[in-house]
Amino acid sequence: MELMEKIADLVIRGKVNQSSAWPPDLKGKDGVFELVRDALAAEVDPNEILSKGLKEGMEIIGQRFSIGEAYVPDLLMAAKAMTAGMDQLQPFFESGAATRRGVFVVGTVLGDNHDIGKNLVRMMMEGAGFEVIDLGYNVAPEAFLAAVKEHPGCLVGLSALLTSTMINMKQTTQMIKDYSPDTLVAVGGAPLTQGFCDSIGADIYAEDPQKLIEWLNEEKICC
Ligand code: B12
Repeated sequence: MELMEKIADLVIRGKVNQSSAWPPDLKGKDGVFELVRDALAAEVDPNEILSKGLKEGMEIIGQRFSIGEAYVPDLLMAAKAMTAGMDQLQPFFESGAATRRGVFVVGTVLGDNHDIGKNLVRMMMEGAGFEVIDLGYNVAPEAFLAAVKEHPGCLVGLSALLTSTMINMKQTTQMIKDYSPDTLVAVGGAPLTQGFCDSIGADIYAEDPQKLIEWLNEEKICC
């Protein structure tokens, strides 16, 4: 197996590093941390490590999650493994030797403290190559707007789990669109529908992060 393929496979399996106990059949074996370290030592292009190793692995686990063949813990372990590689690429992003796909601003809207789904979206978008600005939960529309002003050209992701406060997505979307009509706003969360997304003027509703990534790929946004 090629090194990049091995990295992707270890991301899928959630193998962080040599000392991590998960998955049991890979106990004591190298994880994503060691393979990315070795790839960098062998002067493999960091962009290749990102696109053919880490991103590829996250994409495959995301697809499995989307069709119900992988579950939240699988995504969490994959994201942890991906992060062990991504942390080592950080200096290359900072120096410009490796590039991100774009900036994704994400948060759970005002009045809503649920952040498990939002965190999964954050991790998947990191794995898809985006720099993610995570505003956390219970985020006021003004805070989203401030982040959009600070990161021109960013995409925005709004999460909501409560029917009582999901309407705060409307004000947030309107504020963003009034300031910058071209800024794309994606919305998600268990109670949402495509109809709600359309009614508040957001650009895309995705029922899970993989669907958002697939849409961005199809529309060739930030590719
Ligand atoms: C965990 C949980 C909590 C935890 C939250 C912990 C945390 N850090 O998030 C705690 C205990 C704190 C909590 C509190 C409350 N909760 Co609660 N909670 C849940 C629970 C059990 C699971 C939610 C969850 O994490 N799901 C798993 C994640 C992975 O799924 P997800 O969020 O939908 O995200 C996925 C997709 O929707 C999508 N997605 C999500 N966001 C986005 C964004 C974008 C851009 C995209 C593309 C995709 C996307 O991607 C994710 C992965 O596929 C649900 C019930 C249930 N079974 O769903 C109730 C539930 C959401 N809670 C509910 C309620 C009522 C409350 C409380 C008001 C209870 C109370 N009386 O205090 C408070 C709210 C406090 C507040 N202001 O927010 C209700 C909401 C009902 C409604 N119709 O509004 C639910 C449905 C329970 C119920 N059946 O009554 N809750």
